[in-house]
Amino acid sequence: MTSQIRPRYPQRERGVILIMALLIVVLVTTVVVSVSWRFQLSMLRNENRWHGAQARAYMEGGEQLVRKILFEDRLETGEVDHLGEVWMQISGQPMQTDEGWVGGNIEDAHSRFNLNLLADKPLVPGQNNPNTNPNRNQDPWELLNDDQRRFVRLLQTIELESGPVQYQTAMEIVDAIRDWLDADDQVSGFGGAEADYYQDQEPPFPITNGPMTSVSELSLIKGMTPEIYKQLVPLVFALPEGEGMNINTLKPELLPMLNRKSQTLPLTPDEVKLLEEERAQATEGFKSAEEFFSGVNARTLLGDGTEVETGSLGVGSRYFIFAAETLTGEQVRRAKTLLFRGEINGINHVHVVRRTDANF
Ligand SMILES: [Ca+2]
Ligand SMILES: [Ca+2]
Repeated sequence: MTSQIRPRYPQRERGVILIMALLIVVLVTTVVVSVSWRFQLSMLRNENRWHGAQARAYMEGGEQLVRKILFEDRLETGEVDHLGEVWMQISGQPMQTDEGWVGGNIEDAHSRFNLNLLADKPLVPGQNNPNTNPNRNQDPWELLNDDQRRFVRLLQTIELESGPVQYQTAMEIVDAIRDWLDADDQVSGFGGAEADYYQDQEPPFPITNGPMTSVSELSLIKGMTPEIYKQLVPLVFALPEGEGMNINTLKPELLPMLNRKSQTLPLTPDEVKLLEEERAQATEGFKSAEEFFSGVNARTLLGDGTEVETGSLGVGSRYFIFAAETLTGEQVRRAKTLLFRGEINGINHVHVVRRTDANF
């Protein structure tokens, strides 16, 4: 007699057990994957945090070194700053580190146009201020000061898709900047704009009516387009009022704005070349702005007597931009520091004014 062995579980129950077993496998796998993913994420975060801290340490180290070099420079070479100095030579030379490299660029902030020089008020007490001249019958050009005229010329060097910025547009932008900086609500010239204009914008925003603290304010000003702004950003800076430009370090792109008082147009590329040649001959930098203006080419191009515009040009620098870069791990990190060098309570030193990873 044959006896049939009956299975322990009926067919249906076996199916359920199989599904449960599969579910357990799926569940365990999910838990394992999730734990492993969290572990990896946490590792990545820690690694990132560690590299971030390491990068910060390198960049702060670089900043300390730059402060020291700028301090020594003042002791050794005095008040004159030029592009042949040590701070300029070490610029852009990266150093090896255990995790990659660290380097950066040192730039003289006085090599750019200080936007706060466009204010109407006399910046130096006693300085002649053409803006307050009571004779309003004068040409708008004559009512501007040295720096405002320079900026009108500079704007005309900007090439847009439709051609260079026109004189009238440049004048209007300068009017609007004057209003942005002045404390009053009186609209300047033909292109000026005060609070009313900015309140009507979408979205509305308040006018500063005081010195700019960042170049980004320029992008908000009436008449400024993204195309013009983009080209101006590397050439301008917002330094405190009264901080002029250094003729020894002035960016070549700014040279065309130096012209005779009566000239509304920028210098031509050929004329700029003549100034560049004269500047290159002064290998130790000009010892004074007068020395620059008395050069043969400069005198021929820029005139003398009442025609020459000497305002806000000097040969020494107080503010520097250190743009640090470091490679740690797989990422290049960047940060910028604005440094001030000068006397505080009779003692010379270099200190950090601001740090940013965007534009100042
Ligand atoms: Ca105003
Ligand atoms: Ca005004």
